[in-house]
Amino acid sequence: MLNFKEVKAELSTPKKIVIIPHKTPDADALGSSLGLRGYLIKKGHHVQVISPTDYPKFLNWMEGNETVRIYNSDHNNECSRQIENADIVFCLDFNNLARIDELGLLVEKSAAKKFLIDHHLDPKCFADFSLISTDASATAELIYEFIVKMGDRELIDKPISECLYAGIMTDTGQFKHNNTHQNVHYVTANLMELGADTPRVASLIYDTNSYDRLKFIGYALSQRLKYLPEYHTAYIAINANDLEKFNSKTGDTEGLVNYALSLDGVVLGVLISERGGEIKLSMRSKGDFSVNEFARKHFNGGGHKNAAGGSSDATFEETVSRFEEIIKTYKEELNQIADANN
Ligand SMILES: [Mn+2]
Repeated sequence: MLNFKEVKAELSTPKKIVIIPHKTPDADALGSSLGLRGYLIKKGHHVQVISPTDYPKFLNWMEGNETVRIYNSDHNNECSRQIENADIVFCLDFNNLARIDELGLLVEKSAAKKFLIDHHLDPKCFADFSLISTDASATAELIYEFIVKMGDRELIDKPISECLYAGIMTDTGQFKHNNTHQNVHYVTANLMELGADTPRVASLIYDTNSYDRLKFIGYALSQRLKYLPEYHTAYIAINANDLEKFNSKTGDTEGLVNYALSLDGVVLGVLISERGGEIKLSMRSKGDFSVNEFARKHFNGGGHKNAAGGSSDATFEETVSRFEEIIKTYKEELNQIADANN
Protein backbone atom coordinates (compact mmCIF):
# COMPACT_ATOMS: atom_id res chain seq x y z
CA MET A 1 0.00 0.00 0.00
CA LEU A 2 1.38 3.41 -0.94
CA ASN A 3 0.87 6.43 1.26
CA PHE A 4 0.00 9.84 -0.10
CA LYS A 5 3.59 11.06 -0.01
CA GLU A 6 4.64 8.14 -2.19
CA VAL A 7 1.79 8.87 -4.59
CA LYS A 8 2.95 12.45 -4.84
CA ALA A 9 6.48 11.24 -5.59
CA GLU A 10 5.11 8.84 -8.25
CA LEU A 11 3.33 11.71 -9.95
CA SER A 12 6.28 14.10 -9.78
CA THR A 13 7.72 12.81 -13.07
CA PRO A 14 5.81 12.24 -16.34
CA LYS A 15 4.02 8.90 -16.39
CA LYS A 16 1.89 6.86 -18.76
CA ILE A 17 -1.49 6.87 -17.07
CA VAL A 18 -4.73 5.08 -17.90
CA ILE A 19 -7.97 6.15 -16.21
CA ILE A 20 -10.92 3.74 -16.11
CA PRO A 21 -14.47 4.58 -14.94
CA HIS A 22 -17.06 1.89 -14.21
CA LYS A 23 -19.06 0.43 -17.08
CA THR A 24 -21.88 2.53 -18.49
CA PRO A 25 -20.23 5.53 -16.84
CA ASP A 26 -22.54 8.15 -15.37
CA ALA A 27 -21.75 11.84 -14.90
CA ASP A 28 -19.72 11.08 -11.77
CA ALA A 29 -17.64 8.26 -13.26
CA LEU A 30 -16.96 10.11 -16.52
CA GLY A 31 -16.69 13.58 -14.95
CA SER A 32 -14.19 12.28 -12.40
CA SER A 33 -12.20 10.57 -15.16
CA LEU A 34 -12.09 13.57 -17.48
CA GLY A 35 -11.58 16.04 -14.62
CA LEU A 36 -8.61 14.01 -13.36
CA ARG A 37 -7.37 13.67 -16.95
CA GLY A 38 -7.37 17.45 -17.39
CA TYR A 39 -5.38 17.86 -14.20
CA LEU A 40 -2.83 15.10 -14.92
CA ILE A 41 -2.19 16.47 -18.41
CA LYS A 42 -1.36 19.82 -16.85
CA LYS A 43 1.13 17.96 -14.66
CA GLY A 44 2.86 16.67 -17.81
CA HIS A 45 1.58 13.10 -17.86
CA HIS A 46 0.40 11.09 -20.83
CA VAL A 47 -3.21 10.20 -20.07
CA GLN A 48 -5.74 7.90 -21.72
CA VAL A 49 -9.28 7.43 -20.45
CA ILE A 50 -10.66 3.98 -21.34
CA SER A 51 -14.34 3.30 -20.70
CA PRO A 52 -15.53 -0.32 -20.44
CA THR A 53 -18.66 0.60 -22.45
CA ASP A 54 -20.23 3.57 -24.18
CA TYR A 55 -22.20 6.17 -22.26
CA PRO A 56 -25.12 8.57 -22.72
CA LYS A 57 -24.76 11.41 -25.20
CA PHE A 58 -25.64 14.04 -22.60
CA LEU A 59 -22.10 13.63 -21.23
CA ASN A 60 -20.37 14.40 -24.52
CA TRP A 61 -19.79 18.07 -23.68
CA MET A 62 -17.09 17.26 -21.12
CA GLU A 63 -13.61 18.41 -22.11
CA GLY A 64 -11.57 15.49 -23.42
CA ASN A 65 -14.67 13.46 -24.33
CA GLU A 66 -13.43 13.01 -27.90
CA THR A 67 -10.25 11.32 -26.63
CA VAL A 68 -12.04 8.64 -24.59
CA ARG A 69 -11.58 5.11 -25.92
CA ILE A 70 -14.44 2.69 -25.57
CA TYR A 71 -13.40 -0.89 -24.96
CA ASN A 72 -15.40 -3.43 -26.96
CA SER A 73 -15.29 -1.25 -30.02
CA ASP A 74 -12.50 -0.82 -32.55
CA HIS A 75 -9.88 -0.10 -29.97
CA ASN A 76 -9.53 -3.35 -28.04
CA ASN A 77 -5.94 -4.04 -29.03
CA GLU A 78 -4.85 -0.47 -28.41
CA CYS A 79 -6.67 -0.43 -25.07
CA SER A 80 -5.06 -3.70 -23.98
CA ARG A 81 -1.65 -2.44 -24.99
CA GLN A 82 -2.12 0.85 -23.16
CA ILE A 83 -3.20 -0.88 -19.96
CA GLU A 84 -0.31 -3.33 -20.23
CA ASN A 85 2.25 -0.55 -20.77
CA ALA A 86 0.81 1.94 -18.27
CA ASP A 87 2.82 3.09 -15.27
CA ILE A 88 -0.35 3.89 -13.34
CA VAL A 89 -3.98 2.86 -13.75
CA PHE A 90 -6.58 4.97 -11.96
CA CYS A 91 -9.84 3.14 -11.20
CA LEU A 92 -12.60 5.66 -10.57
CA ASP A 93 -16.09 5.35 -9.08
CA PHE A 94 -16.01 1.56 -8.64
CA ASN A 95 -14.20 -0.67 -6.19
CA ASN A 96 -14.31 -4.15 -7.63
CA LEU A 97 -12.57 -5.16 -10.87
CA ALA A 98 -15.59 -7.32 -11.70
CA ARG A 99 -17.44 -4.07 -12.43
CA ILE A 100 -15.35 -3.37 -15.53
CA ASP A 101 -15.79 -6.80 -17.16
CA GLU A 102 -12.86 -7.90 -19.36
CA LEU A 103 -10.90 -4.77 -18.55
CA GLY A 104 -10.71 -6.07 -14.98
CA LEU A 105 -8.48 -8.96 -16.08
CA LEU A 106 -6.27 -6.64 -18.10
CA VAL A 107 -5.86 -4.32 -15.12
CA GLU A 108 -5.12 -7.25 -12.84
CA LYS A 109 -2.44 -8.57 -15.20
CA SER A 110 -0.83 -5.18 -15.80
CA ALA A 111 2.30 -4.34 -13.84
CA ALA A 112 1.02 -0.75 -13.51
CA LYS A 113 0.45 0.66 -10.05
CA LYS A 114 -3.28 0.74 -9.33
CA PHE A 115 -4.80 3.86 -7.78
CA LEU A 116 -8.40 3.57 -6.61
CA ILE A 117 -10.61 6.58 -5.88
CA ASP A 118 -14.18 5.75 -4.95
CA HIS A 119 -17.13 6.25 -2.59
CA HIS A 120 -19.02 2.93 -2.81
CA LEU A 121 -19.45 0.50 0.09
CA ASP A 122 -17.46 -2.70 0.63
CA PRO A 123 -14.36 -2.16 -1.51
CA LYS A 124 -12.27 -5.10 -2.70
CA CYS A 125 -8.60 -4.49 -1.97
CA PHE A 126 -6.80 -4.68 -5.30
CA ALA A 127 -5.14 -1.26 -5.38
CA ASP A 128 -1.66 -0.02 -4.45
CA PHE A 129 -3.20 3.25 -3.34
CA SER A 130 -6.79 3.85 -2.27
CA LEU A 131 -8.61 7.06 -1.61
CA ILE A 132 -11.94 5.74 -0.42
CA SER A 133 -14.62 7.51 1.53
CA THR A 134 -18.14 6.16 1.73
CA ASP A 135 -19.10 9.52 3.24
CA ALA A 136 -18.16 11.34 0.06
CA SER A 137 -21.16 12.29 -2.05
CA ALA A 138 -19.38 11.52 -5.29
CA THR A 139 -16.04 10.34 -6.58
CA ALA A 140 -15.75 13.82 -8.11
CA GLU A 141 -15.70 15.26 -4.58
CA LEU A 142 -12.73 12.98 -3.81
CA ILE A 143 -10.96 13.99 -7.03
CA TYR A 144 -11.25 17.60 -5.89
CA GLU A 145 -9.79 16.63 -2.48
CA PHE A 146 -7.03 14.66 -4.22
CA ILE A 147 -5.96 17.59 -6.40
CA VAL A 148 -6.07 19.97 -3.42
CA LYS A 149 -4.01 17.54 -1.34
CA MET A 150 -1.49 17.39 -4.18
CA GLY A 151 -1.13 21.14 -3.62
CA ASP A 152 -2.56 21.93 -7.05
CA ARG A 153 -5.92 23.58 -6.43
CA GLU A 154 -5.02 26.41 -8.80
CA LEU A 155 -4.59 23.93 -11.67
CA ILE A 156 -8.35 23.32 -11.60
CA ASP A 157 -9.69 25.36 -14.51
CA LYS A 158 -13.21 25.87 -15.84
CA PRO A 159 -13.43 22.61 -17.87
CA ILE A 160 -12.07 20.52 -14.98
CA SER A 161 -14.34 22.23 -12.45
CA GLU A 162 -17.37 21.59 -14.67
CA CYS A 163 -16.54 17.87 -15.04
CA LEU A 164 -16.29 17.56 -11.26
CA TYR A 165 -19.39 19.66 -10.63
CA ALA A 166 -21.40 17.39 -12.95
CA GLY A 167 -20.44 14.37 -10.84
CA ILE A 168 -21.40 16.01 -7.57
CA MET A 169 -24.65 17.50 -8.88
CA THR A 170 -25.90 14.18 -10.24
CA ASP A 171 -24.70 11.88 -7.44
CA THR A 172 -26.44 14.08 -4.86
CA GLY A 173 -29.65 14.14 -6.95
CA GLN A 174 -29.20 17.89 -7.45
CA PHE A 175 -28.20 18.42 -3.81
CA LYS A 176 -31.29 16.63 -2.52
CA HIS A 177 -30.07 13.24 -1.27
CA ASN A 178 -28.87 12.72 2.29
CA ASN A 179 -25.26 12.51 1.07
CA THR A 180 -25.42 16.29 0.53
CA HIS A 181 -23.35 17.11 3.60
CA GLN A 182 -21.70 20.41 4.40
CA ASN A 183 -18.52 19.56 2.50
CA VAL A 184 -20.51 19.10 -0.72
CA HIS A 185 -21.51 22.75 -0.69
CA TYR A 186 -18.02 23.77 0.34
CA VAL A 187 -16.45 21.88 -2.59
CA THR A 188 -19.14 23.16 -4.96
CA ALA A 189 -18.49 26.74 -3.88
CA ASN A 190 -14.81 26.17 -4.63
CA LEU A 191 -15.57 24.71 -8.05
CA MET A 192 -17.71 27.77 -8.81
CA GLU A 193 -14.87 30.02 -7.75
CA LEU A 194 -12.58 28.06 -10.08
CA GLY A 195 -14.88 28.69 -13.01
CA ALA A 196 -17.72 26.16 -13.04
CA ASP A 197 -20.76 27.62 -14.80
CA THR A 198 -23.30 25.63 -12.78
CA PRO A 199 -26.53 26.54 -14.62
CA ARG A 200 -24.80 25.63 -17.89
CA VAL A 201 -23.77 22.20 -16.55
CA ALA A 202 -27.27 21.57 -15.16
CA SER A 203 -28.80 22.45 -18.51
CA LEU A 204 -26.30 20.30 -20.47
CA ILE A 205 -27.15 17.31 -18.30
CA TYR A 206 -30.86 17.68 -17.65
CA ASP A 207 -32.31 19.63 -20.58
CA THR A 208 -31.40 17.10 -23.22
CA ASN A 209 -34.51 14.98 -23.53
CA SER A 210 -35.35 13.76 -26.99
CA TYR A 211 -39.01 13.82 -27.99
CA ASP A 212 -38.94 10.00 -27.90
CA ARG A 213 -37.54 10.00 -24.38
CA LEU A 214 -40.20 12.35 -23.02
CA LYS A 215 -42.90 10.17 -24.58
CA PHE A 216 -41.15 7.14 -23.12
CA ILE A 217 -41.17 8.64 -19.61
CA GLY A 218 -44.87 9.41 -20.01
CA TYR A 219 -45.50 5.84 -21.09
CA ALA A 220 -43.41 4.37 -18.26
CA LEU A 221 -45.31 6.42 -15.67
CA SER A 222 -48.78 5.86 -17.07
CA GLN A 223 -48.42 2.18 -18.05
CA ARG A 224 -45.52 0.64 -16.17
CA LEU A 225 -45.50 2.22 -12.73
CA LYS A 226 -46.87 -0.01 -10.00
CA TYR A 227 -47.60 1.31 -6.53
CA LEU A 228 -47.73 -1.07 -3.55
CA PRO A 229 -48.93 1.24 -0.75
CA GLU A 230 -49.01 -1.51 1.90
CA TYR A 231 -45.24 -1.90 1.37
CA HIS A 232 -44.44 1.79 0.78
CA THR A 233 -42.92 0.63 -2.47
CA ALA A 234 -43.29 1.72 -6.08
CA TYR A 235 -41.60 0.13 -9.05
CA ILE A 236 -41.40 0.58 -12.79
CA ALA A 237 -40.81 -2.51 -14.93
CA ILE A 238 -39.67 -1.87 -18.49
CA ASN A 239 -39.17 -4.76 -20.89
CA ALA A 240 -37.18 -4.92 -24.11
CA ASN A 241 -40.29 -4.29 -26.24
CA ASP A 242 -41.03 -1.06 -24.37
CA LEU A 243 -37.50 0.17 -25.04
CA GLU A 244 -37.70 -0.77 -28.68
CA LYS A 245 -41.07 0.91 -29.14
CA PHE A 246 -39.63 4.25 -28.03
CA ASN A 247 -36.32 3.81 -29.78
CA SER A 248 -34.65 4.01 -26.38
CA LYS A 249 -30.93 4.74 -26.07
CA THR A 250 -28.42 4.05 -23.33
CA GLY A 251 -29.23 6.49 -20.56
CA ASP A 252 -32.89 6.93 -21.43
CA THR A 253 -33.95 4.99 -18.33
CA GLU A 254 -31.56 7.05 -16.17
CA GLY A 255 -33.42 8.85 -13.41
CA LEU A 256 -36.67 7.00 -14.06
CA VAL A 257 -36.38 5.27 -10.68
CA ASN A 258 -36.53 8.66 -8.95
CA TYR A 259 -40.13 9.11 -10.12
CA ALA A 260 -41.05 5.93 -8.24
CA LEU A 261 -39.32 7.23 -5.12
CA SER A 262 -40.98 10.65 -5.42
CA LEU A 263 -44.43 9.21 -4.64
CA ASP A 264 -45.63 10.54 -1.31
CA GLY A 265 -45.01 7.97 1.43
CA VAL A 266 -42.81 5.69 -0.66
CA VAL A 267 -39.70 4.31 1.07
CA LEU A 268 -38.45 2.06 -1.72
CA GLY A 269 -38.44 2.86 -5.44
CA VAL A 270 -37.21 0.34 -8.01
CA LEU A 271 -36.69 0.23 -11.76
CA ILE A 272 -36.56 -3.20 -13.35
CA SER A 273 -35.39 -3.09 -16.94
CA GLU A 274 -34.55 -5.52 -19.69
CA ARG A 275 -31.92 -4.34 -22.14
CA GLY A 276 -29.66 -6.36 -24.40
CA GLY A 277 -30.79 -9.63 -22.82
CA GLU A 278 -29.86 -8.46 -19.34
CA ILE A 279 -32.23 -7.80 -16.45
CA LYS A 280 -31.09 -4.87 -14.32
CA LEU A 281 -32.50 -3.40 -11.15
CA SER A 282 -31.95 0.13 -9.99
CA MET A 283 -33.03 0.88 -6.43
CA ARG A 284 -33.51 4.00 -4.35
CA SER A 285 -34.71 4.38 -0.77
CA LYS A 286 -35.46 6.99 1.84
CA GLY A 287 -34.31 6.87 5.46
CA ASP A 288 -32.99 3.69 7.03
CA PHE A 289 -33.96 1.16 4.40
CA SER A 290 -30.67 -0.11 2.97
CA VAL A 291 -30.97 -0.90 -0.72
CA ASN A 292 -27.29 -1.82 -0.61
CA GLU A 293 -28.14 -4.78 1.63
CA PHE A 294 -31.33 -5.54 -0.29
CA ALA A 295 -29.47 -5.61 -3.62
CA ARG A 296 -26.65 -7.71 -2.18
CA LYS A 297 -28.96 -10.24 -0.62
CA HIS A 298 -31.41 -10.74 -3.48
CA PHE A 299 -30.02 -9.37 -6.73
CA ASN A 300 -26.20 -9.86 -6.85
CA GLY A 301 -25.64 -6.15 -6.52
CA GLY A 302 -24.93 -3.35 -4.09
CA GLY A 303 -23.93 0.30 -3.98
CA HIS A 304 -24.89 2.82 -1.36
CA LYS A 305 -27.39 2.69 1.48
CA ASN A 306 -30.00 4.74 -0.40
CA ALA A 307 -28.96 4.03 -4.00
CA ALA A 308 -27.94 0.68 -5.37
CA GLY A 309 -28.14 -1.58 -8.39
CA GLY A 310 -28.43 -5.25 -9.09
CA SER A 311 -29.15 -7.83 -11.75
CA SER A 312 -31.16 -10.99 -12.22
CA ASP A 313 -30.49 -14.20 -14.13
CA ALA A 314 -34.21 -15.06 -14.23
CA THR A 315 -36.51 -13.94 -17.04
CA PHE A 316 -38.04 -10.48 -16.94
CA GLU A 317 -41.46 -11.76 -15.81
CA GLU A 318 -39.92 -14.05 -13.20
CA THR A 319 -37.80 -11.20 -11.87
CA VAL A 320 -40.82 -8.95 -11.46
CA SER A 321 -42.83 -11.58 -9.59
CA ARG A 322 -39.81 -12.57 -7.51
CA PHE A 323 -39.38 -8.93 -6.53
CA GLU A 324 -43.02 -8.71 -5.47
CA GLU A 325 -42.61 -11.86 -3.36
CA ILE A 326 -39.43 -10.63 -1.67
CA ILE A 327 -41.00 -7.28 -0.82
CA LYS A 328 -43.66 -9.03 1.24
CA THR A 329 -41.00 -10.22 3.69
CA TYR A 330 -40.00 -6.58 4.32
CA LYS A 331 -43.50 -5.34 5.14
CA GLU A 332 -42.84 -4.60 8.81
CA GLU A 333 -39.48 -2.93 8.21
CA LEU A 334 -40.85 -0.77 5.38
CA ASN A 335 -43.82 0.31 7.49
CA GLN A 336 -41.63 1.21 10.44
CA ILE A 337 -39.30 3.27 8.27
CA ALA A 338 -42.24 5.02 6.59
CA ASP A 339 -43.51 6.02 10.04
CA ALA A 340 -40.07 7.22 11.07
CA ASN A 341 -39.69 9.24 7.86
CA ASN A 342 -42.85 11.21 8.57
MN1 LIG B 1 -20.39 8.02 -7.97
